[in-house]
Amino acid sequence: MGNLNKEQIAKLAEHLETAELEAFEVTKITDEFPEMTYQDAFDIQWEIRRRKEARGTKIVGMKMGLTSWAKMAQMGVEQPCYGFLADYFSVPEGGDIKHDGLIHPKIEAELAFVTKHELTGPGCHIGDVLRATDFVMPAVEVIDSRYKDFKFDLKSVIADNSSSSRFITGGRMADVAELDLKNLGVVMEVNGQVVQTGAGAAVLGHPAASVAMLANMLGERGESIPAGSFIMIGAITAAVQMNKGDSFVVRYQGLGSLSGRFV
Ligand code: 0L1
Ligand code: MG
Repeated sequence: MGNLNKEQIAKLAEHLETAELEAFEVTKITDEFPEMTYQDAFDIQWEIRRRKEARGTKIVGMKMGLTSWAKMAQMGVEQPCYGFLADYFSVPEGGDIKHDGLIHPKIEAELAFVTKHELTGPGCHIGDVLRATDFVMPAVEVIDSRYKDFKFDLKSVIADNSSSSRFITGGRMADVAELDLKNLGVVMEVNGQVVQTGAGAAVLGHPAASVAMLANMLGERGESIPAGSFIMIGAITAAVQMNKGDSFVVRYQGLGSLSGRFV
């Protein structure tokens, strides 16, 4: 059930998208609209997506967010969320990320699944995801909540496309059968110092569980994950704030590394 009308949804989508495109902070939208529901929040996110597509932007993937206990505790929320990835979010491996075009970026070590069969919910489970996966590859997400000081609640975050902003993917593609996804280790280094370490199981107990949850959440809106989708599973480690001039490398057990620099 939604409590906001079409005009309110459209206005809030414009407000949050403008903050994203022009890189300015806003206060969380539930302050002004405390009656907002989860359906309203997703309606705003989908309206931002529609606005971008109407301007010719391509949607190149989906992301799950807040999928680890570390992230949920860090941000004070109790369940995961999803967002979409637009074509201009993609940064080449080893590339420069313009800090001035963002508000207060943080990086997260993630993995991406690329599917070869459609996944539909409800009832999608890890086994379905593993069977439908073409390959898995390293991914780093740059999140940049439009909310001042990353202070928000889950509904406000969902409306803000789950803080999506940039992502890098690359390294080695691998078949799920050759990986121990639960124990797959990642090491994040910033300016040559190890700042975070983690293993795949940090994400909902198994990385594939995150993709299954996405299929089930999309199922609630009559949507699915089509074959050929690129899906980021959420952070394996806590997010790390990046300043202008910072460089990072994330090393993935058996899958190579991803690097980048904020300029
Ligand atoms: O990708 C994520 O896990 C982040 C989702 C939104 C919450 C945040 O901005 O930290
Ligand atoms: Mg993320």
